[in-house]
Amino acid sequence: MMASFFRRPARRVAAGMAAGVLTAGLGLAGVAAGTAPAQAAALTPKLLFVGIDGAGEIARVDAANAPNLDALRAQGTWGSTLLYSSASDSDWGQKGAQTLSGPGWSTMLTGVWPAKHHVVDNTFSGKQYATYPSFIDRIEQVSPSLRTAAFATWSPLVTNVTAGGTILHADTSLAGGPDATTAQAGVNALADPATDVVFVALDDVDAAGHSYGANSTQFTQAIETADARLGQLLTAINARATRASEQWTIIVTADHGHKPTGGHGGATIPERSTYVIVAGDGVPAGYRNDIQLADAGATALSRMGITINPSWGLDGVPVGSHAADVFDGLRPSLLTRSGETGIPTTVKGYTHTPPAGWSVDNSAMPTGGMEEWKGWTFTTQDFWSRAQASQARENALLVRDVFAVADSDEWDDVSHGSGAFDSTLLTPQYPVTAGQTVKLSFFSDFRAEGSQTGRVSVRFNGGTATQLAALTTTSENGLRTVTATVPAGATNAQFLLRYTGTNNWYWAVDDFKVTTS
Ligand SMILES: [Ca+2]
Ligand SMILES: [Ca+2]
Ligand SMILES: [Ca+2]
Ligand SMILES: [Ca+2]
Ligand SMILES: [Zn+2]
Repeated sequence: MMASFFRRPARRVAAGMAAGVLTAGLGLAGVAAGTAPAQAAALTPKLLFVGIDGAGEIARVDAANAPNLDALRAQGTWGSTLLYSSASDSDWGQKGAQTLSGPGWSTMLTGVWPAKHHVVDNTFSGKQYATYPSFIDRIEQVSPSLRTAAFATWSPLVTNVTAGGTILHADTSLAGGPDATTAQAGVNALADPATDVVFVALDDVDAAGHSYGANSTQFTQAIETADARLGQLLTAINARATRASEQWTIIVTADHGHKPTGGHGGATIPERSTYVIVAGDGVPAGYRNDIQLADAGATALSRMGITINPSWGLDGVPVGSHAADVFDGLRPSLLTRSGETGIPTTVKGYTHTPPAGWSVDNSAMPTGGMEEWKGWTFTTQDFWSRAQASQARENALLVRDVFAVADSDEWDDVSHGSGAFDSTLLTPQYPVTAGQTVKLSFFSDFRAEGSQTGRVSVRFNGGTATQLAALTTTSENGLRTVTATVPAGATNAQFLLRYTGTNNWYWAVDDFKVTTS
């Protein structure tokens, strides 16, 4: 792909995408979105969405000669991320979803996790596509006059051959491949000026993974071939006579990765690995730590000018739109492992030092236990879920980037003094006025088994805490809110999250928001 692919100034930026600084290196003219002349014609949003089955481990892309994927990453917004895994926890979290194609494609296309779309394997049984349709089906529902096309070598994405697995109902579709045919169908659709959205699903990388493993030269070559096909699609976009009046978005992602020896479905990091790349006119360049697979579908809708209705219940957000929360700011201070032995020594991912204004009270903690998990810890999905696979930590997917976790299970793996894990996370003191209602909302993944409790309390001006909620079962995952009335004389409110438990399991929380009304 030519470096000048996104050659025009971006005159409009779709909802959800931050206006970026356009650099000369992209061949763009450097006109920021906000400075566009008022008379500039509105650009027509267009979308190319490419999924490369099984190619989710970005290190495999790095190892290949993949100039198009490299250029899109250099020019766009992207991030590596990890998937769910329920290999040994089919009864909890994400409905038992495995790192298979059915749940992977369903997540990226619908913008919700398996807990909502219910596709956990390649049978598609229990699918909830009527409630959580793919972005193409939503586009067709909201703007049926838009011309959509979907081409998939893996047939279940566009046909009924596998237990009614159809997720894509585009105006034009083709199933069955081979990849050369699938890609050529994409090129042909892009040659039609009337086409608005093209989805292409390639499958040869996954086939190479199953036959030879991700460590093989065949796997690397398959990535290079997929990259060349991506290049054909990008060339077709640039060749459009109407290109100058269009705002193009290119999204590239994958449904899962492959083990070094081949195969997927389990909980290892290579199998759980994927990435989302979003490049295009007006999309800033940069790596983000907060990107998740469900964001792909939400980004597709947003970039096509579709306003995301909160009633749709999307878990994903348009890439670039997630505001960093206070824990995300701890990333530069994250440490490598201390007591854990299964986490690679190069992976940074925990700290006990809270953000400014926050504190942790460990005065009730017994001595000893696993160093990383002594009391509330600030960690990442990458670090935390490596501590021990297949205990459903992989399924805590409502948290992003850095979050707080109280993990009495991992703590208990090293001998400690008598008594239970007992640690309290204290928020800052937020200014309030008597008579107001103060509300705390946060994402919460609470996994219970046996005797453990998560308590949310509030106290005013440092006084006695009042309990607002107590979590004891895993059924309470999701966005939690608690409210309290500010008493007479109070000028600040502080929330306390106290977790008590022993071996089994944990409480992960993130994205705290405090408001008054
Ligand atoms: Ca249509
Ligand atoms: Ca966070
Ligand atoms: Ca344990
Ligand atoms: Ca353990
Ligand atoms: Zn496969």
